[in-house]
Amino acid sequence: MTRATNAELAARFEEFADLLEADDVEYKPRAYRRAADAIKAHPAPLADLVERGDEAALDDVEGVGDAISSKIVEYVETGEIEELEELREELPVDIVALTRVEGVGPKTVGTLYRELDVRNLDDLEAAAEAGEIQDVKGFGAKTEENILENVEFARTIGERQLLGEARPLADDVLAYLESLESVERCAVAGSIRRWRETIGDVDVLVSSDSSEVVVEGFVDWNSVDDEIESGPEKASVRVGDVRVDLRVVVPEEFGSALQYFTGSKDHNVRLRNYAIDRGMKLNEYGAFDVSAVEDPDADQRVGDRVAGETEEGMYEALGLPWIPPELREDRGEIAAAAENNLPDLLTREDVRGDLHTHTEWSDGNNTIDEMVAGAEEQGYDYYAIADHAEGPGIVGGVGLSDTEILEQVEAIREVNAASEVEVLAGIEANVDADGEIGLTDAVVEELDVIVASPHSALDQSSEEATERLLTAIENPAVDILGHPSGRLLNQREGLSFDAATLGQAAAEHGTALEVNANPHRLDLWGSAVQAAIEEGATIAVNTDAHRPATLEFVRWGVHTARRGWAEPADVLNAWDLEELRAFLH
Ligand code: DGT
Ligand code: CA
Ligand code: CA
Ligand code: ZN
Repeated sequence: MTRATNAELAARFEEFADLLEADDVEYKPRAYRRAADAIKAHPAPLADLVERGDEAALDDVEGVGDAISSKIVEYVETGEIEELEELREELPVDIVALTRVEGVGPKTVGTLYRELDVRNLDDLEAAAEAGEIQDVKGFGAKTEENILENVEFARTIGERQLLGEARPLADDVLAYLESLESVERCAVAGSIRRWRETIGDVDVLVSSDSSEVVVEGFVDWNSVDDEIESGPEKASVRVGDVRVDLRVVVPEEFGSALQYFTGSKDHNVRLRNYAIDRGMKLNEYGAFDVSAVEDPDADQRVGDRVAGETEEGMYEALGLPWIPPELREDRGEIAAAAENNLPDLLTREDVRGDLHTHTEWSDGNNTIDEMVAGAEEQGYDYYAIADHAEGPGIVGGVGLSDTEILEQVEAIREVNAASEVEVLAGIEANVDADGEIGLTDAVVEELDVIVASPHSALDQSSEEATERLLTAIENPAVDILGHPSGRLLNQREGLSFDAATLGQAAAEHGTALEVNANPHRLDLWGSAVQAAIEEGATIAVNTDAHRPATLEFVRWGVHTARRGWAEPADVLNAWDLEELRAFLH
């Protein structure tokens, strides 16, 4: 039976909220959206509570009241929410796809459905091309133009899962497979092993001498919602909104299959050519010495088999050290390996603190004390509170005024006096459209850490965006440029820029560039981090946590930094406190 994940539950409530809003219902959408956020942030699967019959515990989840918890139970038990189904019939629009178009919200979807019978992206594009939208009351030529510009991006996004949602599922799959007797070894492969920020599907690989038993056990897993296909050596299933592909291979080919199915395709192509140049043939079945073979393409398994059981052996057969999966994107990793010059990548253990986190002083959920307790649990040496300053992009009342910042600095100093971890007083300032950050000198002087992030005007041209971000980087008060692009995965493209240009300025002016570890952001991302580091820039891996549980996001940030070839020396918050202080403004 369906065992809904929290991500899946949250997606239903988000859709519910959107449809209600499109239907001009008041208040309820907000409650449903709050519930969706609470469900997403909840550390354990809510479906477990339902299955245990512990519905009282459901009501205790903040943001989940009676009305919502009964819908959660209904969904977990039946796979549907009847009220939502009715609403879908009443408003037959693909609201998830339509609201992915930047500038198109639920209300717009409702209006365009009623006025123009727009139900999906094709309808929307056709209506915009025909110039019908600008004639609808409340819309104009500018809106229509925006829709035309953004509809294509909306088409390309959305089918991919966030790493932060798919990876926990992949860990569950592995734990389940490991419990099967017929499984000798198992591992994830594909983009999820490379820790890409979004995932098309989850690939899992098993070595076993009885593949049919493994396939049977896999499709029987109680989290499986649908069997998509299955054969003697492979199967695909759907778990919630995620597709999971399993392949079973014999032990002597596990390493070669793991290497092959980890990809990326570009990495594999380059590695295969590297092998050919050395008289070797490489494929999912092994590494073969074909220097004495007349036709290496005659068969998949030809010549002398030199590797296949382990992945290390596959690289070793080519005279290369093992290459960490995060690097396998064909961005120079094979050349670096050949020169024995691979980076010594950052690990979670190297991270000594978090320099961008929030409290209830702005839009966080917890007190300074509670967040600091969370930081101590992470084993950090230092920890910065960086709540929002008021300014462009921050909802009125949420950001701190100068007076409030100074009050908070005092509160932080008090907490610091009593805590094990060194608590730094920071702020998250707003980089306005021109790159200014709007903090007075008096405030700057009192603060230890200044993160400056773009929160508004995220549709600038790349020239404007680059100028803007360079201005912020060059500002001597700014220590860290927070989530530089402002992108939201699957939702918003954010600013575009040349990361090497930013990296060069960042190196010159002693400003760090953030890898924001929130799984909806992962901003900067691998290739941008790599380009910035090549220019000598320092990066900072921060969670932007709004509650203690999300300090765990550091995991996504570390792997994203690794995709950018980051070594501990490149990462500000892998330095000790003294080195950190010397770097700060
Ligand atoms: P995804 O699922 O879209 O996030 O990305 P991947 O990289 O997981 O791609 P997927 O699931 O289609 O295939 C898994 C791996 O299998 C891929 O990274 C490399 C390997 N692979 C699949 N098809 C090909 C192919 O046609 N040529 C080569 N060289 N490798 C392939
Ligand atoms: Ca995949
Ligand atoms: Ca796949
Ligand atoms: Zn923040």
